[in-house]
Amino acid sequence: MIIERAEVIVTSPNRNFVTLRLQTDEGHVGLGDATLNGRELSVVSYLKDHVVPLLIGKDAHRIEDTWQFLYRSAYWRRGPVTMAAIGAVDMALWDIKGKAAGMPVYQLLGGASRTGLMAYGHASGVDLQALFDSIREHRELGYRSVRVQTGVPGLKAIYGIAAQSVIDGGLERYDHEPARRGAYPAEEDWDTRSYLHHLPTVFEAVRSEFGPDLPLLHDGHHRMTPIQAAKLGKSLEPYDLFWLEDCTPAENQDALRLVRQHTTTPLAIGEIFNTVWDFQTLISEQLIDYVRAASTHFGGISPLKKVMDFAAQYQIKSGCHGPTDISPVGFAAQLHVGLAIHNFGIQEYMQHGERTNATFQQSMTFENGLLHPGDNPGLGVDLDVDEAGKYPYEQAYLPFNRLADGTVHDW
Ligand code: GCO
Ligand code: MG
Repeated sequence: MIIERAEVIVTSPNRNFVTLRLQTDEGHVGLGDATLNGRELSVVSYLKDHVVPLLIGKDAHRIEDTWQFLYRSAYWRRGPVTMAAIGAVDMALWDIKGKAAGMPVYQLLGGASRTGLMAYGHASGVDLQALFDSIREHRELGYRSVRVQTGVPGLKAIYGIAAQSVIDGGLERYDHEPARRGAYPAEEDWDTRSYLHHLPTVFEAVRSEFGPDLPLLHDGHHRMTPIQAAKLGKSLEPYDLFWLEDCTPAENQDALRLVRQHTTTPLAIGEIFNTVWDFQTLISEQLIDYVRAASTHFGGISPLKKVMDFAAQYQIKSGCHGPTDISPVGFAAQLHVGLAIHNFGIQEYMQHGERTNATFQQSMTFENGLLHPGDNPGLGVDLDVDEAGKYPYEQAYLPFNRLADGTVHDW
């Protein structure tokens, strides 16, 4: 089965998505997500200029060989642009293999290890009242676990918090679709001391309102030093978090040793990692509890399955990155992996907007708090090319942070 055509499709139904579409001589079509939020067009160029010419005429069945060829032949390894491009090829080839076999991808990965994947949603609010409303709203949507983010007194705008404005009759949900867009990154503010004082009071209030059973998560968004992260983990222990995410910028994997020595709050890391090497120390020394890799930025389904199998040897579980900037194709890819592996932990699930769902038709379901990729052959996602063509690329930047004295900080 030979790859005959390869196209890179950019569409912005509610936010920008980059999709690789491969077609074989037997008529099978495979889709891969290559979306890199805020830097989308660099992956488009990587694919169009350097990868697509290498794919035509290749045997579509040789997934592992194609991955190794793209990774090693470039000489320049890793990085989000490279790995998103390779990831899209890998996903598209798994999609094609599934269609050729007449099976959903999870069957090719070993079959289902569970009936569905527990999902967490993003509950947030500038204050406790708004946060409680958001938690209730998520529970009504069927979520059985929620991420909790709130405003901090004295800070005007913090990433990860829904604004107070009302849109379409409901609270505007941060970074849900339509995504906030701008020709320059929006400036937000930050103060770690205020945050460290405030956050435990928020979790205390949430626990007393919603009880001990609801799994609660929190994202520190790389903002703390190791000792600050250790302090936060310790101060949150009474509230029994499911996880504390990205407590430090984990490029320095060794820093997590210090955090780990001080707290039993479970740790999740890795949404911005691109290869298993970024996790090597974290996994082999059991410095984290959940691997946050996403199919899209981690080189596709093949390496995602491998890193989860590596983590499984250390009782570390999956917690794949699932915000709306992972397209329905990338999202489906990680649902298939999550259903198949033994060490599934939880799946982040921010819901896409209507226009995105009309552009990408999905067999995925979300029932009783559990996600399932569906049983259509392949990944279970179809791209309506005419619909996609209606929404051209729009420049969009993620925000950034400054401290009170003007210093740029992690956001
Ligand atoms: C998460 C994230 C996202 C990222 C976003 C960047 O945990 O879901 O931190 O909100 O910031 O995906 O593109
Ligand atoms: Mg995160």
